[in-house]
Parts: sequence; structure tokens; C-alpha cells
Amino acid sequence: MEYKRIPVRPALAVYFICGTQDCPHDPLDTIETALRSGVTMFQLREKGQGSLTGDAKRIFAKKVQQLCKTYDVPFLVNDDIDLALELDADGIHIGQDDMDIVEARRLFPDKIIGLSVGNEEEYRQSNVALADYIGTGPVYPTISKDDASPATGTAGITCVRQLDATIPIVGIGGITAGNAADVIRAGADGVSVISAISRADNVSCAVKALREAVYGVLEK
Ligand code: TZP
Ligand code: MG
Repeated sequence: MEYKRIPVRPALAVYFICGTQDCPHDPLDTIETALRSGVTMFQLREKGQGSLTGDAKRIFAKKVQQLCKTYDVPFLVNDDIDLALELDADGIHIGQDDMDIVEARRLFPDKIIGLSVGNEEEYRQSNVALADYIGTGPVYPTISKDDASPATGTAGITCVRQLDATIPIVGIGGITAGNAADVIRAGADGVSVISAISRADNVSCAVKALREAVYGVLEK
């Protein structure tokens, strides 16, 4: 299958991933503040203990999608293909154990598809040519994913970047304003974060600090 990637690289810069389970404060408030403060892409990842399912998830997702439209930020859905199709989301993010990317690309021929690629082995066994971007990590230890693999450090990013000079890469896992610049220097095009934004005391300040760290390297 031939596929020409959607140019998503600029939107990866400060990519906020979030579900209600990640938010100690009101989730819609948290997400709206993050959007207003300058996150560049959003992924709804309603997953794990305390997450919404069924109608409650669908209703919440529609509200978040509307917020993303208001702030002109791409809205992606994690893993839930049916929900992404029903909402006509801007894209989906799939993991190695989710739907095969060939099937996902057939269902979403002109939408953003992100694929988790944690290491060299996963890179080699994945049809990355069908992905618009890959998410690589965990770079650092994370509190947001129970079954996360061991952290790779920035070496994990450098490794995948050396395998593929052109694919858009976003780092994931334990990324904060304090280490985001290192992730970009290692070869990522952006950082994706959950807790650094969703659990921040001041969401707006957290987004601004991440933007400064990322653009401080990207714009050099
Ligand atoms: N995949 C690898 S680490 C992770 C996911 C979904 C969680 C990232 O969350 P945080 O809070 O930014 O470490
Ligand atoms: Mg998944």
C-alpha cells in the first residue's frame, strides 16, 4: 500500500494526551485550559482505572472534540476505532497490540494515524510507512500507564531516529518541562505528555513551560 504522510510534524511539538482518569481537577476545565494555553495536538485516552465507558465516554469525547475545534487543535482518539469513526475525529493513535495499521489505514485513508513504536524491534516489525507519526517511549518512568515498558532514556529516541531520519517522532513517558529539551535534542519532533499537564497545579504555566523548552530547541 502506497501512502503519502499527512504533514503533522509541527503539531507534535506539545502534544497533550488525557482522559478523565488522569485529571485530579475537572477534566473539561483542564483540557480547555491546556488548549487555550497552546498545546498543539490532543489525544483522548480514556483508559485504565476510573475511566469512562459507553455513553459517558461518547458524550465526554464529543465535548472534548468541540473544544479542540474551538481552539483549532487536532483531536485524536486512542485505540477506539468505532468512536473515532462515529465522531469523525482527526485521527487515531494505536499501539502495537491494537488494530493492525493496514486495517486502520483502510478505515482512515485520510486521517492522522499515530503508532506506538517503543524500540528497534517494534520499529522493524511495524508498517511505519502507513503511520503519520510514531510515539516512542517510555523515555522516562511514568505514573500514567500501569503496564508501561521500562524507560529507555533519550537513547530510545536516538535509536529510532537513527533507524529513520524522516518519520515524525514524538517522545512519551515521564516528560516534563525540565527534560523536554533533551527529548527534542535526541531527535524527537515533539513531546507527548499526560501528567505534566493534567496533574499540574497550574495547567497554563505547565503548557507554557513545555512550549518554551520544546521551541527553545526546535527554533535554534
Ligand atoms: N505510553 C507510554 S508512557 C505513557 C503512555 C501512554 C504515559 C505517559 O504519561 P506521562 O504522565 O506523561 O508519563
Ligand atoms: Mg492501545
